[in-house]
Parts: sequence; C-alpha cells; structure tokens
Amino acid sequence: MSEFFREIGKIPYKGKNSDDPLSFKYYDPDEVIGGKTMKEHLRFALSWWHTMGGDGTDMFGVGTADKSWGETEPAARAKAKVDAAFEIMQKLSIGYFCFHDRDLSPEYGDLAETNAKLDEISDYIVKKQKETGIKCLWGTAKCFDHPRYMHGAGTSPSADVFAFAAAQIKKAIDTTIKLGGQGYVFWGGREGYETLLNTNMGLELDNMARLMKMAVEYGRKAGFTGDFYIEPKPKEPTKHQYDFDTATVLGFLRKYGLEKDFRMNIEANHATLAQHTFQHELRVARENGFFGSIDANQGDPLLGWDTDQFPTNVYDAALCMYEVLKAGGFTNGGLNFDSKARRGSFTPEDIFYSYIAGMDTFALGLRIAFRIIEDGRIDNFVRERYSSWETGIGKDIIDGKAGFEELEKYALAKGEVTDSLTSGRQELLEAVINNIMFSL
Ligand code: XUL
Ligand code: CO
Repeated sequence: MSEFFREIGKIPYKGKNSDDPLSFKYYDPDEVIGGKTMKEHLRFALSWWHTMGGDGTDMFGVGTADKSWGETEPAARAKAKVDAAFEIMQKLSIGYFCFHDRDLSPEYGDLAETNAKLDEISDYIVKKQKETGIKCLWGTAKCFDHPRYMHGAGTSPSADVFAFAAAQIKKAIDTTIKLGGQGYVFWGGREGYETLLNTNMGLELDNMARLMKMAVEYGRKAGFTGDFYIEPKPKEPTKHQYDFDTATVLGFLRKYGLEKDFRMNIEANHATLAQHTFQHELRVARENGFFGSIDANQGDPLLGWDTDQFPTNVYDAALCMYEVLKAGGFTNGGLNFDSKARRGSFTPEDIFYSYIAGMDTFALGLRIAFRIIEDGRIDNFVRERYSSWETGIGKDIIDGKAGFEELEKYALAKGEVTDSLTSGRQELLEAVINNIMFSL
C-alpha cells in the first residue's frame, strides 16, 4: 500500500501561538471540556464524496484537483480511495467517515455486479477499520446522480424507478450495518419538483414516506439499531425540495408516523438556503427532540447556492455548539464535514489545510459554547425574561388552571400591562457573546 501524502505527517496540536499551518491551533483531541474530551464532543467525520471524489468540477469548468489516486481502472481506484481516505483520517485524527454507496464503488454493468463490487470494497474497509479503529458515522444511497433518477427516486412518477431505488437503498443499509454505521441518511436528492403543472404532489409525498417506512422495516429486521436521518434542504437540485427545512420535515414525519425512528441531520448551508440561520434549524430540531447529526459546512451569502465550503465562521460554530451542548451532545451523530475546498484550492495539502481550518473552527466553537453556558449571562437573561411564567397567572396558564374566562377576569382587574414588559437587550447580549469569544 502506497502512502499518498508523504510530505505530511500526523497533524499535531500545537496551540494558538503556533504558525505551523499543518498543526491544530484549537483542536486538542484529548483535552477534557466539561467532563468529555474534545474528540468525544465533536465526533468529526470525513465525507467520502467531497474529499475522495470531488475534483472541483463545476458548471463552468472541469476539475482542477487530481482525485484519481493514481489509478484509472474503476475498481482499483475505489480501493486506492480507501487507502487514501484512511491515511487522511489517521493523519488528521478524524474518527469517522460518511459515504454514499456510489462514492465507495461506482455503478458497473447491472445492479448485481454493482453490488458484488461494492461488497469487495466494503470488505476492504472493514479490514482497514479493524486496523485503525476508525468508524462509520452514517451511510446513504446516491439516488440522484444517474439519469434514471431525473424525476426523483422515491417520488419518481415511475414505479420501476421507485423499485430500483428501494433495491439500492436496501443494499446501502446492508453496507452501513456491515461498516458499523450508527446512522442512515435520507437527503432528498431529486425528491421535489420543477413545476406543479406535471406533479402529483400528494402521491409523491405518500410514496416518499412509503420508501422510508420500508427502509425502517427492513433496517430494523436486518439489525440496524442506529438513527435514520432526514437532511432538510429547500432547493437544489430541484426548484422545490420536499424536505424544505426542519419544521417541514417534522410535519412530514409526524403525518406518516415516522417520528420514532428518524432524527435530523442539519446542514449549515442548507439552513441558510432556506433563509434560516444554522442555529435556527438546530434549535427547531432540539426543541422538538429531533436533534441528531450535523453536516458541517458554510455557504457564501454573496453566492447564494450550496457551495459547501469548509466552515471557518467561528460565530456560527459557537452558536451551533451551544445548541449541541444544550441538546446533551451527540449520541449516534457527529460533525460530518460535508465540505469541499474551493476550486482554486487544488493541491493535496489543501485537503489538510481545509480540514484543519474546519476542525479548529468547531474546536473554537465548542470552547466558546462551553464558556457561554458556564458564564451564565445569556441563559440567566433568558430565564429572567420568562420569569412571569413561573408564578401567578403565568403558572396558572401553564398548569391549565386558567382559561379564557379566568384570563378575561384577570385582564379586566389588571388594566394596562405595558409596564410588565422589559427590554429585549439584543445589543447587550451580542456584546456579551463578543466578550466571551474574545477573552478565550
Ligand atoms: C447535498 C448534501 C448531500 C448529503 C448526503 O446538498 O448535502 O451530500 O449530505 O446525500
Ligand atoms: Co449534506
């Protein structure tokens, strides 16, 4: 087995004063924060598609980075990708990976052959996992790139396409179980529409739920004990993706009785495409008990599409990690870098610089979030702001002791209530966050 990145050794933690670009400044895997190591808190994962396959191709030009891993023949390349992926993860101290079936091994002549070739690769990955202790965070099926999925997979107007997708997902679940993955993701691929003029929305949504029900039934029978995730996204590739945002997905899961088995996989760039903040999507998931996993990346507000950039925005990462800590941390989930280096960042070292940037950003985010909670000013302010619900009429409403008649009596006796309001103090609270961030 050859070494792909001979010039690069294991990335050490050197602290914030180091100017070594191949070192972590803030991510110290074994440092304990609040009773858990940073490694346990953050559960970083490598995305097989961007890192091992993404060569910078965009709609204006061909790839700029060489991701052939020294092989031209597909099966040899798939195997070399495994070696390179494990080398990258070991050198970066990344404990998990996420995959689409076709990132691991491409399509061959027919489904049977494709499955057999995938088995060869997953056998090889199992061997590498045993040698290194690296785990699978989650798997998924690429049911959106082949022309057969042009109108969707679970929401295709063709029942034959639905059946093909089901067969593909069955195998992807088997592969996830084989690799010990504790998550299986449904990202809506082309499950959406371009125009309602040709779309039976009711049937498409029923069918999408049918496909997920089958996945749960089969997965549980086959021994999958982890979480199924839906990854919301409002648009791209279709004009309207059915899994628009977390709130929409919650309605879908509850309508179809899927809420027991599913959690959310929240992606930062998808949140902003939906005109939400990353923190908003996490908060909605957390408040509803559906927080699961995270696809860590960021968009560029001036570009406005799903650029999947490596996350470097510390502010957003801190507010993200605040939500994660408030949710009690990850159980089966983790932080998957669904991120790609920009097309102009095309050299092998850029893979390492990008991951170091992303990992250090979330390490800072964790450190700041922990300090925000420990500091208490934000949480205390919020508690105080809602203190009228702890006693008196507020408590009576919550306890179900006051209805419209009682409240009318109360309001008539009380008179004008503007006096009961206090300032929202947004600027003060933003300054508190700055104060905490910059005193690290
Ligand atoms: C697409 C996206 C996917 C999913 C997995 O926007 O985020 O890569 O994370 O299918
Ligand atoms: Co994603």
